[in-house]
Amino acid sequence: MLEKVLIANRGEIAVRIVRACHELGLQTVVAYSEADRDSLAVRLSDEAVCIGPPPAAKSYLHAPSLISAALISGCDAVHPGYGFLSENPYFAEIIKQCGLTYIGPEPDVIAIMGDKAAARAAMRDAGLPVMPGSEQTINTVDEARELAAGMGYPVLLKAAAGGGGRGMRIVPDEAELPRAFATAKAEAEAAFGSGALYMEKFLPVARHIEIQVLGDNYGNVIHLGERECSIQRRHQKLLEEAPSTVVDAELRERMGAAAVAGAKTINYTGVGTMEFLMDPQGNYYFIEMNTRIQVEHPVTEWVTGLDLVKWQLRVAAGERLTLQQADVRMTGHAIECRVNAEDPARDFMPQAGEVDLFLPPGGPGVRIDSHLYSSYVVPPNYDSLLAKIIVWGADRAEAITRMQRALDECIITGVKTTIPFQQALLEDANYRRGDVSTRYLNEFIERQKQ
Ligand code: MV4
Repeated sequence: MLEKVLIANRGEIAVRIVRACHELGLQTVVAYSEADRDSLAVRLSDEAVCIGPPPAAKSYLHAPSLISAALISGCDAVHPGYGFLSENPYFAEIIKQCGLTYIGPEPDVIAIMGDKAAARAAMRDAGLPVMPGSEQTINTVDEARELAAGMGYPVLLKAAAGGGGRGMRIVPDEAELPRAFATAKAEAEAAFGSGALYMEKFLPVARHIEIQVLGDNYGNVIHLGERECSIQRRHQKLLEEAPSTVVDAELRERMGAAAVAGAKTINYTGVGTMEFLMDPQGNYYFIEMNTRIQVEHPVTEWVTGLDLVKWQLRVAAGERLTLQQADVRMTGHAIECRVNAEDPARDFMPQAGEVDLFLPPGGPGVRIDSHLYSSYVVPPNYDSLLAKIIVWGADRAEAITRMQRALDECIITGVKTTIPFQQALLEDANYRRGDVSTRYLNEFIERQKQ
C-alpha cells in the first residue's frame, strides 16, 4: 500500500482526497498556492507545501513545483484530483519517471483519450456506438464541407485537444462553415496548443449520460451505473443525478457493457467516465472519456455504496478489485447540486470575498463536500465551486424533497451563490417530471426571465 500522498489540487476535491487517504491510514501532503494558505485542505492535511503564487500557471499547473513538493516531503504517490493537470499525460509520465506512483491511468491511456478524435476511433474500433462524424481530424474547409454534406446540418466542430465542450462550435448551415471552421481552429490553437478539429452530427435535443468505470491493474473492469448530466450552463454542470430517469435496467446493462468493453480495449486502470449522448429515441453514442475522478462522483458513490477515491488509491497501490459486476447494485436516487460563488441574477458573474457565515445543511441523507468554513476568503484566482450538496432518497421524489430542504437550510453569507437558482430548478415542473435534456437549461432560464 502507499504511505504518503501529495495532493496536487485545491478546494473541495483536495479535502475529499485528504479524507480518503486518512481513512486508508495514508499520510497526506497538500500542495497549496499562496492564495490557499488558509484553506481547509491545508488545515486537515498532515503536511502542506507552498508551491507558488496564486496564478494557477505558477502553482497548480506548474509540474516542477508539484513534483518537487512531493519529493522534498517524502511522498510516494501523487493524486491530481480533477481539472489542472489531472488529464495531462506529461505530468503522469514525469511523476512515474521520478519514481512516484501516479494515482490515475497510464500516461499513454490519458494521451489517447485526451485526443478526442483518437478516442472516438478507439471506441469505434472497440465496437461502441460512436456519434456519427469524421473518422479523424479534418484539415481543410473543403474536407469539412464534404463531410457535413454527407451528414446533413447542423454539425458540430470540436477541438481534438479540447473536451468537456471547450472549443465546440455548432455549424447551422453550409454558409456558416468557412467562418466557423477558421474560428474554431484559431480558438483551439489558442486554448489547447492544437488547432486539430473533428466533426460530429449535432444532436440539438439529447441527454448527456455518463457511465462510471473502475478498473484494476489485472484486467478487471466493472461499471458503476450512469449519471444524468444534461443540466449544464456553458458546459459547466450545475446539477447531476443517479440513476437517470430514462435508463432502465436493460439499457443500463447495455450501456455499462459497452463502457466496460471500451475501457478493456485500452487497458483502462483506475476510475474513469465514458460520456454518451442519448437521442429522443433512446439511441446512445459515445462522445468522449474522462480519465480522472469527476466533480459529480458522489452521486455514484451514494447509490452504489462505494468510495471511488479510496478505490483510486487502492488500485494505484496495486490492489485487485474485490467486487465483480454482479456485486454492483444501485439503490435509491442521489442528486448533487453544485453551489458556486456566482450571481445568478447577474448572468452568473463570479464572486469573491469573505464568507462570513457558512452553516451547512445536515440530517438524514445529506452530504456536503466543501472546503468552506465561516470567515473563509474565496480567492478570485480559481473556479467558483464552493460546495457540493449531495442528497440520497429512496426514490427520486424523496431525493428532490431532501435537496430542497438542504438548499433551504444552507447558509452562506458574504458572497452571492447559485443556491437560489438551484432552488428554482428543483421547483420546476419539467425538472420534477424528469423531463430534462441538453436544451432544458436554456429553456428554463428563458422561462425564468418571463
Ligand atoms: C454534443 C451535443 C450534441 N451533439 N455533441 C459535449 C461536452 C459537454 N459538456 C457538452 N457536449 C455536448 N456534445 C453532439 N454531437 C450536446 C452536448 C451537450 C450540450 C450542448 C449544448 C448545451 C448543453 C449541453 C449539455 C450537455 C451536452
